[in-house]
Formats: sequence, structure tokens, C-alpha cells
Amino acid sequence: MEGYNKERQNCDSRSPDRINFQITEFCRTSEGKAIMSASRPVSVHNPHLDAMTEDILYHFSLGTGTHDLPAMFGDVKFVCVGGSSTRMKSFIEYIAAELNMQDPNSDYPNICAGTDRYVMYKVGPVLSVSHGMGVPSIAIMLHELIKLLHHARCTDVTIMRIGTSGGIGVEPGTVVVTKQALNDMLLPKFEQVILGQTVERSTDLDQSLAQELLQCGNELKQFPTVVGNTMCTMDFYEGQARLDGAFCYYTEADKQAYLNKVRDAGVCNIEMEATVFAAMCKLSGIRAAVVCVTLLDRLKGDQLTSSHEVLVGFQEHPQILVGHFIKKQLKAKAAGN
Ligand code: R2B
Ligand code: URA
Repeated sequence: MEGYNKERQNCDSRSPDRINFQITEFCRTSEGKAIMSASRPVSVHNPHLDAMTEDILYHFSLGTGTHDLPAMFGDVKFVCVGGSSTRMKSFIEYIAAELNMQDPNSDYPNICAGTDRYVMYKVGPVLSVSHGMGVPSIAIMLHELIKLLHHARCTDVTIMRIGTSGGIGVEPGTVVVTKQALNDMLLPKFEQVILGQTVERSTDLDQSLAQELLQCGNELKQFPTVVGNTMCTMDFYEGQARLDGAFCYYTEADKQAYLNKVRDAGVCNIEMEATVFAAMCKLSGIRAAVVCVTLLDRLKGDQLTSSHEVLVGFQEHPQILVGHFIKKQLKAKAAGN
């Protein structure tokens, strides 16, 4: 914020669920006029949490009674999540080097070392968390991550899923930034059964964040980057119209007809977490994006035939893009913008 002189005001962000925006900063223009700017908390919507003396985040092996979450995580501004634990470790090493925040005396300890469900690493304002494969696995992780960020009183958090996917009509290695997350019926909603009833949730993502990420891809010019719709499925094989699973009761023509319909809905890639990720981040008021590399073009085949080295190289593309974005954001903040 050029020309503005910020004075932080103490604020209580412990119960932000009822108010979505809090006034946390008074800013002064260069002429001395006081203005206020809003900061965005991480919201939970659960009155039962208030009645609990302690909240155990079981799958992280963390808790409010055992860990000082505001001290451990209060400064987090960027959360990157991805399926594989190895990839999320290599991401933290990458971002530490990019931000010049390497610690020669430490090998980035796994904050969730007390469990083998998920891994979590932190460098400065960046948190890297694994989520496993599929909707149930990422949903469990997100419940606990959102509560963690809430308990830690984090504000203005951006969360990005950096993952892999199957492309639709795009060159393998292309990064797809999701415009709209669609379910396997090509609808922009996430459906969950709660108390025996199907509940529908919106899968809208932050469009300005998607455009900023596209801009980063254009600046980098290292790999193709596009904004397009992402279809999220409940399975890698039959759910994604593959012909190479253990079971398949449809023809190649059926498969092609379905994938053509998917392409006609503006879908550029298929993966397995985008809908619930978008829905849960929207409910908690976190700015969110899905940034996935395509490993193959599903209009041309089903099997991942590229070499291990090529696939590992492709998986670095979302990390490079998101790393560039984080660096840009931190630079702008340091410059007062
Ligand atoms: C992409 O890749 C995984 C399946 O191989 C799944 O987690 C996803 O969304
Ligand atoms: N991940 C998926 O979900 N599908 C693919 O085809 C590749 C990666």
C-alpha cells in the first residue's frame, strides 16, 4: 500500500464465524487521513466447537490442548496442498530456496510426525500439507486444516491445491488453473450425504486468483498454462472413463462419446479432489485455487506411458507456478502494495 502508513490494532479473531470481515488495520494516507482496511479470517461454522475445552486434530496429531497453534501457525498466509507426501516435502524445499529461507541446521521437520496419515511442513508464511487421493481423504484433511488455521487466528490465507490430472485436449505438461470445478455429471456442485440427506455445495473458486496465476504462467513462459474447467471424479478408472481398469462394461466408442461431452463442457482436465476442495474453502472464506499439471491427454489414451523422469518434471510445473506467485505476493507486500 504505497503512501499508506499502517498502524495495527489489536483484534480478537477467535470467533470470526459470525462476521466474515474484521477491521484489523487502520491505514493513513500520505495526507494523514485515516482509513480502515479489512482482513479476512478463516471461518468455521460450528457452534459445538465453542463448547469444547480442547480440539484434537486427530489426523494431524495436533491439538489445542497440546500445541500452541497461534504461535506455531499464526503467520501462515499461503497453504499449498497436494496428494503425495514426497511432493509436498519437495515443495517446501523448493519454496524455502526460492524465498531464501533455507535453514542449514534443519531438514524441514514433518509437523505431523506423530501420524502417518498426512505430512505438514512450514517455511515462513508457507505451509505445505499432503492430502492423499480422492474426496474423502482431502475432506478429512481440510476439516482439520481449516480448524487449525482458525484456532491459530490466521488471516488473509490463500490456499492452492498443486496436483496432477489427466488432460482433455491439452499437451501433457500443461498447467490447468481451474475456472469452475465440476462433478462427474458436469455440474458445478459438490454433493455430500449428511444425516441421510444429500446436501449440495457450491464449487465456485476465486476468479481473480485464477487470473493472477494464469498471469504468472505467462510471465514464466516455461510450460503452457491455461484456465479451464476441471472435472472431479470419485475414481481413477471407470469414473474417468478408462478402458484399462480391472472392470470395464462399456466400449471405446462409449468412452470417446463421454470424453467429447466432457470437453464440450469446457473441461481441460480431470482429477479427484477439486469439487470438495472448492466447496470447503468457499464455506470457510479462504481464497482458493486448483493448479494441476496434466500428465497425459485422455483423448489419446489411458495409460501413463511417459518415463518416470518426464512425469517427475511435469509435477514440478505447479510448484514453479505457485512458487512464482508466492514470491510476487511477498515482494508486493514488502513494497507496501
Ligand atoms: C490426481 O492424481 C491422483 C490419482 O492418480 C488423484 O489424487 C488426483 O486428483
Ligand atoms: N490423476 C487423475 O486423476 N487422472 C489422471 O488421468 C492423471 C492423474
